[in-house]
Amino acid sequence: MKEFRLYAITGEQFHPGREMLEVMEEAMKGGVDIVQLRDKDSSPEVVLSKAKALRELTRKYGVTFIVNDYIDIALEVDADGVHLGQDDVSLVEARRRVGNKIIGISTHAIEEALLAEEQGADYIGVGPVFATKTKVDVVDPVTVDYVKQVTERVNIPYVAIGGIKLSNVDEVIAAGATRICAVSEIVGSSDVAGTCQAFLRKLEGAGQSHAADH
Ligand code: TZP
Ligand code: MG
Repeated sequence: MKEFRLYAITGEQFHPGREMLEVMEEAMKGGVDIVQLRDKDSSPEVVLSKAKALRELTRKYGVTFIVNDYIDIALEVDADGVHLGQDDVSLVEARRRVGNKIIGISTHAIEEALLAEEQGADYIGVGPVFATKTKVDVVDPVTVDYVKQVTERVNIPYVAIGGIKLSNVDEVIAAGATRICAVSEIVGSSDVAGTCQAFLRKLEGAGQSHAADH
């Protein structure tokens, strides 16, 4: 998959009164490399219509587009890939269905990360690093210790996620992360593009101090 640093996920509850497409377009103007449609509340028909619109917009900006949970919808709108959790369809079955599209897998422990790598995930999510209210069925924070473990032991790209803010991202970068994902901090911001740019500035040079430790 294309190299990436900043990954934004939709979270419509964080921008009441603003359109999802408008907020995500601002994030793309601010420099996000990947956008994920994550909608646990709407009907599949509504998710499909949002996916079509977001596919069009991400294409215009040259941004990678991932659909959470719905493999059929990802295929129907020609998304670049899907993101799946530990309780979704297996990675082996997902690979059979999406061919060479991107598959991202959420992981919360090193065993899950190593298994996802072995089974051919294109990237993994590592989190929730910090406490978050964005995900309802969320597991306890994995802390930056898990980020460190993944940095040392996993060779596919990983993205740190969960409670990441401009105010704490330095700790995540210090643990070795070079790619981060945020929902509320980005889409709930009064300056979405500015927040993305600020994250990207913090990510510049990420990985270098860690590499120097080895
Ligand atoms: N997966 C692990 S934590 C999380 C997801 C989707 C939610 C992250 O949201 P926020 O608002 O950046 O804490
Ligand atoms: Mg899922």
